[in-house]
Amino acid sequence: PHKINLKDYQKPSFDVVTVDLDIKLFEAYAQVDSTLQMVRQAAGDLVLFGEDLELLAISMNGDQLAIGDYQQEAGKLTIVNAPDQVTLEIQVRICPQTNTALEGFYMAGSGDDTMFVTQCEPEGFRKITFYPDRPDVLAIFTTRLEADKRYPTLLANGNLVEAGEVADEPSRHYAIWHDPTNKPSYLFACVVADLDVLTDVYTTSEGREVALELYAKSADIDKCNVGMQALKDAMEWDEVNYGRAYDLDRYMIVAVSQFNMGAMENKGLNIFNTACVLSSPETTTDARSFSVKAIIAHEYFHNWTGNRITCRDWFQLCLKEGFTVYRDQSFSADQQSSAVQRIDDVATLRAHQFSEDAGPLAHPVRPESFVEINNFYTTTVYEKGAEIVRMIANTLGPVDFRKGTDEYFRRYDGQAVTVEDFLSALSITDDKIEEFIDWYRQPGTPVVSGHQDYDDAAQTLTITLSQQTRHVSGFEAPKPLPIPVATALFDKDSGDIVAERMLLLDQATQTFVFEGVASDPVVSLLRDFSAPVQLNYDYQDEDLAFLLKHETNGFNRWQVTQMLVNRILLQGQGIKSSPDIYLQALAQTLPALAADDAMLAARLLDIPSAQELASAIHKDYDPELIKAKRDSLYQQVADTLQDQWAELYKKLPMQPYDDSADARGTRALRNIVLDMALTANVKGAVEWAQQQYDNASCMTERFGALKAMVNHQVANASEYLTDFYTRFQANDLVIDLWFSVQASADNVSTDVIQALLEHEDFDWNTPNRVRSVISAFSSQPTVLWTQEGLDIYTSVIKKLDDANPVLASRLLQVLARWNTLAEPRRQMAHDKLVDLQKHAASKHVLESLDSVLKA
Ligand code: B3K
Ligand code: ZN
Repeated sequence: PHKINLKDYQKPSFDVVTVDLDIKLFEAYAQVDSTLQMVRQAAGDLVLFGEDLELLAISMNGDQLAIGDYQQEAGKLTIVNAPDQVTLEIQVRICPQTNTALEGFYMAGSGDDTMFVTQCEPEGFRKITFYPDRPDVLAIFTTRLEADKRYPTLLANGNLVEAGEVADEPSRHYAIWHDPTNKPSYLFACVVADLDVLTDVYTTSEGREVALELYAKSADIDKCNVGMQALKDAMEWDEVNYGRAYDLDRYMIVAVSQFNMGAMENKGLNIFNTACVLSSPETTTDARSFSVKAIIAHEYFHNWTGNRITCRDWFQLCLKEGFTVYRDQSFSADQQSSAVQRIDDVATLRAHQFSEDAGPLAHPVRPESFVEINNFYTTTVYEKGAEIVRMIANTLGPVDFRKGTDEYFRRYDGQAVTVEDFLSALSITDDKIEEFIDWYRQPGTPVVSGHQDYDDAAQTLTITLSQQTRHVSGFEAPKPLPIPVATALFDKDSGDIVAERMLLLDQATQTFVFEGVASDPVVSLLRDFSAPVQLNYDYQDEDLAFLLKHETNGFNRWQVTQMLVNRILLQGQGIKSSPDIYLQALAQTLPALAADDAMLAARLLDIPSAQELASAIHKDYDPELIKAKRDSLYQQVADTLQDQWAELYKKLPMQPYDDSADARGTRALRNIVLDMALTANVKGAVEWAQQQYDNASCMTERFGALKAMVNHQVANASEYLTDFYTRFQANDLVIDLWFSVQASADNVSTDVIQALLEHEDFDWNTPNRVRSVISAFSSQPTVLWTQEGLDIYTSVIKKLDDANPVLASRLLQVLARWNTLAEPRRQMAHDKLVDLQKHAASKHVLESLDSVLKA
């Protein structure tokens, strides 16, 4: 396998000034004619990339090139001794109809119901034509699309220049699009389809009238309003918060049912997974709908952070992703309680990123080498990348952070840049910011440990903190990172805050002294999760219970519940705790909080998932034992509070649907209370569930009830499953829910999984459907880590390895922590992975397997 290294970066020898594309779609193939105007900018060969292309003709400056005039090997076409000014004309044939990898130009759907879309990031454009397909080559694109009139919708980036019938071919038409902005090929997009459109207009702060268009199948167009509103909100938010307005006259979003990830920020023409753009109260849960808004905002924000300023090379992926995730998290925090937003973001980070950083796939936020860049669209690059930007923003404060981002946009607009460039712009008011570069270079999650010493006579409190990061093999020995630790001291008697400070831990060990402290306080650390680290502070359970009561920071109230739960469940891993203090603190807190902030109350009842707990275990992990402990704690919570559930459930009545944060909080808490009541066998709870299902005003209520009935195996759960299926049969995204609620059910058997995979609605070509079964069941470690579970899981990877390697490799990464299992599971998992290695062929899966097996 060919490894690519950051340190080998070289500027391209040729720049592309303009590209003219002519894409003609026929019944069984497409023909792509391109004309590239290129100018030399450095010594060296002219290199084009191309994969899965049938080269029909190529000419340079008017002369046909013959074999021998160029070399072709391993996805590259090289012309040596090219003159300084080059016009290349290239003709290729491609086959979108059989492209199951969902990269390049591909067909989605089947039978009479098909459409054609592109996915070019990171290296899909080379599957459309030969091109210097790298992010630091920016060009002006003009695209002509031609197809049968059966596909009335012909879209590409930029502005529509011309459209009409093809001469002498009355069944065919064409459209010509011109994008006036210079862009890398990964932002190219086109669509050939039969879609309806929802339109709107947004006038930017600069006075530009932008036509907003959201394209979807006619049956789905009624589910586009949430997305449209989110788009307008995001456009305004970026003007207010970053001074960034939109720069084209049109902004298009297209919904497609077969898509490898969430969405793609192509210039002026976003392409979205239907699951990430369609939303309606009847068919979409609140959680999903909220993430639709966040993803719409994320892709929109890329227009500045990613498109106008792009990445020099793919090692810099976090430059656009980390910053853009930070921006979408901030946007979302403005749409709901910021504590709940932070809780959800941190929960995701802990469950997935911490686990990645602790295992064999650990890599720096800016990786230094890769075989297949698709394998590096990871939670480390995205979410840890966002945490770094957040630490910088908090260190600078809002005014200086804004000065820094303004400077970044001013300096680098229109360029392809690096993480160093980003830091240099952000450090114009404070050069210490450049020190954050080590966060981008060093893998592993730092562990911050600490304790406090109180001196009664001197009235001082000394907090000692130290940091340690595991040494990941293949990297330099870790060094101390700058870690901002937001700290507050609470007076034990009054419960009031007596001091608040941001401590900057940037050495291995450091002490911080607080003067004038009248008595030994309870210290709250890492408020709002001020750094992506693990915290081991010398707490007593009583301190944590105290903080649950007195912390004013909603995020930290949740954080102490999680610390308590972890101390209880991970006993034997070093810490010992009994559940009493936790249960008592919950019982005292819940009633008032439920009335005050239902969403936060719902989060306080969180017990980390089995998966998340597993991520904290580094050796001899026994899935059955952890599940038993987790279930038993859940049962204890349910039993301890059993007298409260009925009252709480009554206080959270079902009301006509409303999308306010309060209404969403009520629904979230009601679903948890329902599940708790079923767990505690509260009298009547089964009827509550049935009534909630039957009288639901929206999907959150209906699905919450269904899920609870399925998980608790109530008597007629299967009738409700059938009803759900019949009711929503026509809606693929809801049927995905139907698959996933069964596949992720507590105690699901591998027979059920197998039956779901053989169901007539199961579809290997639709990643959403594959994930609705496979990702859902892998969330149950007791099922996944068995002979049968692993057989199913690895056979799915084998099956997808050839058809859709991006998806296959992503699914494989879930098995990364096999090495932490207790025997005999560990050996069994190892053997299955070795067996998979014998069958796998794609470089995507092979690279991931190689790392995973190195564990
Ligand atoms: N930039 C795309 C991700 C492309 C992933 C390719 N495997 C979506 C996003 O992060 O906004
Ligand atoms: Zn992104």
